Amino acid sequence: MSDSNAACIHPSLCKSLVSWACSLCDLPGGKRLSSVLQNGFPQALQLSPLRASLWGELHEIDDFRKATLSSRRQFACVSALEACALMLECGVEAAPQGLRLLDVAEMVSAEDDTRPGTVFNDLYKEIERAFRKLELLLPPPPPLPVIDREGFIGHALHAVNTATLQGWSPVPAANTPPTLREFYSLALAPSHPLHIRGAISHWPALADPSRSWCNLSYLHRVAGPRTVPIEIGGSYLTPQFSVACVGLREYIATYLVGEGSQAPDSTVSHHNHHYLAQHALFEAIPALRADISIPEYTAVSAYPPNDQLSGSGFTEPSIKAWLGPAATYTPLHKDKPHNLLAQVVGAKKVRLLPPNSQLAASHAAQPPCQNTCTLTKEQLDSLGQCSGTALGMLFSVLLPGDMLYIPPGWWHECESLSTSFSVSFWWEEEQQT
Ligand SMILES: O=C(O)CCC(=O)C(=O)O
Repeated sequence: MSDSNAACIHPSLCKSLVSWACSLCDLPGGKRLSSVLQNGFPQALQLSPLRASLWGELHEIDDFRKATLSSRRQFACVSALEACALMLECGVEAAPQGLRLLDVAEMVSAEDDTRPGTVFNDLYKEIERAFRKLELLLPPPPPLPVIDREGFIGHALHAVNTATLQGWSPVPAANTPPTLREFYSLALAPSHPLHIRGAISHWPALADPSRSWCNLSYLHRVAGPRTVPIEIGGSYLTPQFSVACVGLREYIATYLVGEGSQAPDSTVSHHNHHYLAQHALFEAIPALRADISIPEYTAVSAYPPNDQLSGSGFTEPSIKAWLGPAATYTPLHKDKPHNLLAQVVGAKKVRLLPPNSQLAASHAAQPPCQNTCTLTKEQLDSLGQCSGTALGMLFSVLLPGDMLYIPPGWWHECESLSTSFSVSFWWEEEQQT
């Protein structure tokens, strides 16, 4: 390895990784980890078969993110060790593989509070630095299309099959963003959905042409080297559902530009979708996080003390990305937190039912998925046509710049009408004493 190709991994980082690994050796199955640690810092060649075998164990269920904590912890740690070993052994050329290993480890262990976050982040920084060094040596990628806003949205709106909205009433809409006080009285206090037009038009992701998320070359450049979880199959309730780890570049090329971006014009299209859904993308990619901002409405407490509208009674919002081609679909379900769903690229149709909906409750899936309703899109279409108004069915079509407030407990179903990129902000009130 020449000096210019050397990767800079600080020895203290290797030490911290080994002590993290040692702390996991007593977990069920941890003997395999202790055996690779016997001779000090292990080599990538020793770690790769162990990682593969732990990966196999995680995939004994459809969604690896729900596997046991102990196997997820060990997998994350072995992957981080392997990424570090590869960088030490191969230099900057190993950076793409190192990033991939860390991204997958991050997805698998995201909810694990015991993961030593700083070790993980420091390793990310070292590998990303090496990656950028490597990129300078490579030819620039060919330009990708810019999603043309006007024509594109017109096309998407054309795709709203109005028959699917017969009987559904529009969610009340504010044509300009309400003040915090108005938001409180129109939406938060009555716990009613509100469609806010133009609420996020000022975000750099929409307003700054050099950072526009419509520009696939921009997304490719900023986020392309990263690996993300892609949900395959229409609903997590179906046996066909699975989650794959895919490079964002590959996902953009196949599903946003290539063949996969053409939604088949059939009622079953959503059963075969590939959706980057509900992913904490912005924690992994600070450049994308800088293109958005947390809406002020998330700071309005539902229990305003002494008539003060903003206060401390709320949690930091959890920010999730939803990116996919036309026809990506999220089945009717309800969540506990407040939600602001912001539409950055393309159009999305959202249909809602109130929390007390007998219809949705009587079709709730079996535990642990009881917050999801088994009614299909087609069943909801025909129920709307027969008795939508009586059942309190509401809908919104979100366009770029719009945001939809979905109060806790409201059932909601989402369908992308075009290539779509949305961001959700979930937040909860802190318990009142
Ligand atoms: O956009 C989607 O597909 C689903 C969004 C959603 O369900 C949510 O934000 O809770």
